[in-house]
Amino acid sequence: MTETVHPVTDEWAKRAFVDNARYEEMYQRSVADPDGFWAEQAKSLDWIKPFTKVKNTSFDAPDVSIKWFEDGELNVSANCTDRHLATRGDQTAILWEPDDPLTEGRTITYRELHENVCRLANVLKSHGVQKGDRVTIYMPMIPEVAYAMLACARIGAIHSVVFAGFSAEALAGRIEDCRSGYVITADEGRRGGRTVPLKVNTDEAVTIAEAAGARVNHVIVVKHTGADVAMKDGRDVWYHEVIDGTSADCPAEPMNAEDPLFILYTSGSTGKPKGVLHTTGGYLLYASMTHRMVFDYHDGDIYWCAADVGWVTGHSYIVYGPLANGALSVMFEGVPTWPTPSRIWEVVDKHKINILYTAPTALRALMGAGDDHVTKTSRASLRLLGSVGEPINPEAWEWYYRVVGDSRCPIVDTWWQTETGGIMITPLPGATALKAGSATRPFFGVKPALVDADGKFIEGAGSGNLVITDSWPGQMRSVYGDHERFVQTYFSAYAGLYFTGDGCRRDEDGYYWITGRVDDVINVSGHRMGTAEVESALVAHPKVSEAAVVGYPHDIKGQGIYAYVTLMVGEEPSDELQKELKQWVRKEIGPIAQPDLIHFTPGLPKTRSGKIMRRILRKVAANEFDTLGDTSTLADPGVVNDLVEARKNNG
Ligand code: 6R9
Repeated sequence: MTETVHPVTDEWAKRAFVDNARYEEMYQRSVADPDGFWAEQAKSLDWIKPFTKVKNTSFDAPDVSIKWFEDGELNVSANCTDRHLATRGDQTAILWEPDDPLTEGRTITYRELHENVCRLANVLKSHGVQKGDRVTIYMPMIPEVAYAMLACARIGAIHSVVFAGFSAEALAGRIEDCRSGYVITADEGRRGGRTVPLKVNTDEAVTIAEAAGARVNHVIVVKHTGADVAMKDGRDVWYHEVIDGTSADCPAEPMNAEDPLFILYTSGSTGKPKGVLHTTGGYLLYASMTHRMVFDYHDGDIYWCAADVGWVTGHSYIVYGPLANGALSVMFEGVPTWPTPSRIWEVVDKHKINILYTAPTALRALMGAGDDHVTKTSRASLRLLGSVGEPINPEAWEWYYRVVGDSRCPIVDTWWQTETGGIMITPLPGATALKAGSATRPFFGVKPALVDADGKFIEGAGSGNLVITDSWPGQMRSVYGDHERFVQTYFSAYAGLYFTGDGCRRDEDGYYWITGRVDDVINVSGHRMGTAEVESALVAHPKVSEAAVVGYPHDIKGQGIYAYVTLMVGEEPSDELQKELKQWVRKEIGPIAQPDLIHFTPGLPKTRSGKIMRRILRKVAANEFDTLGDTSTLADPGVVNDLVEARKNNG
């Protein structure tokens, strides 16, 4: 496909906070004088005690240390609620669109949000939650999830939101890892017309976590579907009962800018998810500033980020960024394809959405359903479109641009990670000419670079591994409870540089094109999945001897999960066993981790030192048999032929 460039329109250059001249000027300043630049930007937040220091960071292992505004004090929940009361108390903060389009939605004003947050904060306190305690949030996409996050922030508790699609086992691991003494959940969740047994999963998770030495003191349960669920005396309480009669007066705790705000678990190259730790001041500044400038959010705009709060996108761009900016944030409980593939566009029309932020996997699924589902809706309110989570292929980009946006709306393809806290490489709608499939240029203060395998910088146009050479305020500070792992994971591949794990090309115009992960992380429907995690789930099955998991190209999901499985001696491959193993992984981790293909094989290609050659497994899974590369170091080269034959027969 030839590269088309979509220039910035005059209208956008005029309307936007940042046009191209301003981008150049601000970007230069942000990297030449980070202290001055960020001190000025930080005025957008309400500080309880002003900071005198701005940036104090080092990427040098083993003493990696990242501090921003380290002597300042503020409270995130006060920034997201209290300070808006005088000017926009009656404005909608959260507009909730339920799963079922035939049921009633809800609107929550900033005043109501503030009240609900304060009440829940008082409830948490009365149940013994103190500053620094960890609170696990396992909730559907309902306004109460935002109350819960902000209530934690209000009293200085650290929240750990676990995606409601994760299994009881996965939830247990996350409760246990951060020794979380409290869980906030709901009776059930709803998604695409089905219910998710959140309380049942929570009960099971608490049992598993407590068997491993954790202790859960209290579980707060929101009544959402009204399902009949068991409540354990002395431990479980109903949200509506404890909120009732609780005071809405709860002063916000003054927090140091570097006090932890939240932990969010994410998959890495090893089997165990990492607790990515974000702190207070730098995170909120970065989330709110990127939200304002990337989406060019002006007062009165109707903004919808269609992610789930269980992921970082939901944290930064449904809750913290928009609410800090006093925005109207739409929260959607459902899925894009239910009840019909028109749902997203119907919601756009219903609420007159101006800014829509979604993921390529959703777009590809909707694209496959046919243009009629889109074109029968108006979408006239749309002004700006966003994409996040994985590389967007040029075909999907052009479809989004042409069919969804009627060739009228710029697309911001935003590259970032759980670890980065906010958007890092992205167009700005009033400043950046767009190229389909490119995340374009760095945001303010972000210094990307490309390195080759030896860590040598690649100058000008070229491809390499994407690193960031200096700190930005939204950067993660540590892996919870394991700073060494933080240093090891991100700062040891290339001395003095933050390694993203992504491959990338830079073109002649200095535009960045992310090509995907270069480590053992795969991106399934925009969700990060460590192959090692799926492997350890598989080998935990009594009939499995060995497993190797790789990603392979998948039309809708971007990458699918391909599992090579070797069975225990005496076990025979069968369709039933295939189904059983898929089900097993669902239960161990969650539906998103379920392998798409299971390839039973008597052996895996290994080096003489016993290392599985994943490079070859990836090629075979991708049907790229002609480019298998060097197989001479294999202990038994014959294994590869068998795999290739089996793959061909699998279709
Ligand atoms: C925000 C989020 C991070 C990984 C990241 C990269 C991929 C995200 C992307 C993108 C190409 C984009 N990724 N956005 N790749 N273009 N616009 O998704 O965080 O779940 O931690 O995933 O997702 O591979 O390294 P997270």
